[in-house]
Amino acid sequence: MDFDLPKLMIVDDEETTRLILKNIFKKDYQLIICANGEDALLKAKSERPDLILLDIMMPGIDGYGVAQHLYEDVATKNIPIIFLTALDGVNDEVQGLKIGAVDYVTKPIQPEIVRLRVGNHLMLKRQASQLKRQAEQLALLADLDGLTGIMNRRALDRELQRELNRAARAELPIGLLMIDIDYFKSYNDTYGHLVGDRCLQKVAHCLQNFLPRRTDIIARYGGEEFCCVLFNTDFEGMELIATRLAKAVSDLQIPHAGSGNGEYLSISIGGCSIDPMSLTRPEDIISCADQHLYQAKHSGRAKISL
Ligand code: GH3
Ligand code: MG
Ligand code: MG
Ligand code: MG
Repeated sequence: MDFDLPKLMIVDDEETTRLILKNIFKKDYQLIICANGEDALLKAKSERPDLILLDIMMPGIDGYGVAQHLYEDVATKNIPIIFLTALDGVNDEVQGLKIGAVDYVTKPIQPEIVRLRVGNHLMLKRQASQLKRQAEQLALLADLDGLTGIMNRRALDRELQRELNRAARAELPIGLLMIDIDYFKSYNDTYGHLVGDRCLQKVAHCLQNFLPRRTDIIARYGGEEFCCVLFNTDFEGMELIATRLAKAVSDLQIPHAGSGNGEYLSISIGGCSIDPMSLTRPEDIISCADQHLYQAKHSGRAKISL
């Protein structure tokens, strides 16, 4: 059996119909063939077909009943159903479509029509899932900074609020660091903006790779400023991370003639630690870290103030 072919389930109590349908579809589909509704319900759940061709009049549970059960089950509710039936009354068709079937085809079977309808619905389904994937990819991209590929300010605002809520619920501490590259204007003036851009990328990746935990957040806050959120981290933990981040960046040994030490690029860090019981708003914790960053700058740069 070719496992790349779409899976089509055929449900009909008449053997002749099953045979006709099998001959129409066997070349282009993996077929799951059922002779009654009960078997169809079991196999739909275990085999997850891409589409079901469903007879209505069957002994035991009829096609309407099968469809209803499938739509009520999260495991099968997204499988499109096409009714294929001898019931050609308007009311029957209305009922079938109301239940949620994507199509309603009447017997006697016109092979070409049935083949095309099945093909068209599967194409629509493929297009819909492609659109969904693209939307998910776009949503991911919308959270990233274009230059460095790390989280952007917009996503940070959202995630910080989420982390603060989580910390308050779980009564866990949070640390936030504002990180700013020292004398970066002079870096651009000396080496040019393109080299400046590459430098920002290097620093961003260094900060990101360095953070030990999956729950830690590093974002580009703007220009040459980064923000780091440390979940479940107390003051001492935050101090340790800040010291290590500053060292990691200076260990990059990015030449910077116009820096304070006249040698390598450095960063300044301002931090703010909140305990779980203080209900701090995102803007308060950021402004607290900002004030510390200002102090770090004014005490000579390449410094940490917490
Ligand atoms: P300080 O030590 O006080 O932080 O001084 P500074 O020069 O780093 O700070 P200032 O705020 O005066 O300058 C920030 C510079 O960062 C100015 C701007 O040209 C540069 N910058 C901001 N965004 C980018 C960017 O995307 N690419 C490049 N190449 N430079 C940027
Ligand atoms: Mg029947
Ligand atoms: Mg700055
Ligand atoms: Mg700066």
